Amino acid sequence: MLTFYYAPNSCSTAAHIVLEEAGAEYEPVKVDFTAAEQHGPAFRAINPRGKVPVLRDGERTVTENVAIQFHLTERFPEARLRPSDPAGQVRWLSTLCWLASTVQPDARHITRPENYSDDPATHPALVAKGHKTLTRLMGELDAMLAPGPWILGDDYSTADPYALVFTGVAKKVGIDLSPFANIAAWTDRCIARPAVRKILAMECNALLNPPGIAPGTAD
Ligand SMILES: N[C@@H](CCC(=O)N[C@@H](CS)C(=O)NCC(=O)O)C(=O)O
Repeated sequence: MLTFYYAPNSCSTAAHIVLEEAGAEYEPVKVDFTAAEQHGPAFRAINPRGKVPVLRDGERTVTENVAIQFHLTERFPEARLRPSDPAGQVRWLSTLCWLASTVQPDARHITRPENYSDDPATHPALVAKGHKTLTRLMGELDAMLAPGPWILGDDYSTADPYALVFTGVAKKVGIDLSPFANIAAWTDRCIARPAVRKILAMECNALLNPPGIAPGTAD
């Protein structure tokens, strides 16, 4: 049995979508950030880092988005959520690592400037720099999507929902995405997928923005 710990509209949304795409049977467990549950003893016993996503697979506990995506693509190979050839797998991993180690920390300068400086006077500058950097990274993503239809080309992979998370953050923090036509078309393609739509709707994600439903928190 799989158990998935997530917080709506955080980076865990990527793995949440991957679980649905894989057709996995899993129990979703919401970690309530508004109640700081991620710092409580019950969740710290599961992940001492106090972060989502976490996947429990039997006795195994998998943390970190990239590792969870790797684990799920190994566990559900029939879902074909990563390339099967070695060169494609290297491109897939390279894209996941870029999202985890560059895009997410840069976006976080906007959503969590307090993670980077204890001096509140510096936060507006960190947020402004984050906006500039995330706009540039959206341009990089737009160029990667030019051949299309998916990030890696012909085939959808876990890199698509993972990148979609940060497109959602960019939209939520008010970055103008209108210059990025490839991102717009790809976002529509992603949202047309039942698994993506189901999880974005369940998490009230800003990318869907249905009238009457407030977007959740981004991180
Ligand atoms: N490198 C980790 C980052 C995980 C992470 O930062 N998770 C955030 C949500 S996006 C979190 O749990 N934050 C809670 C907190 O810092 O209090 C990964 O890729 O899984």
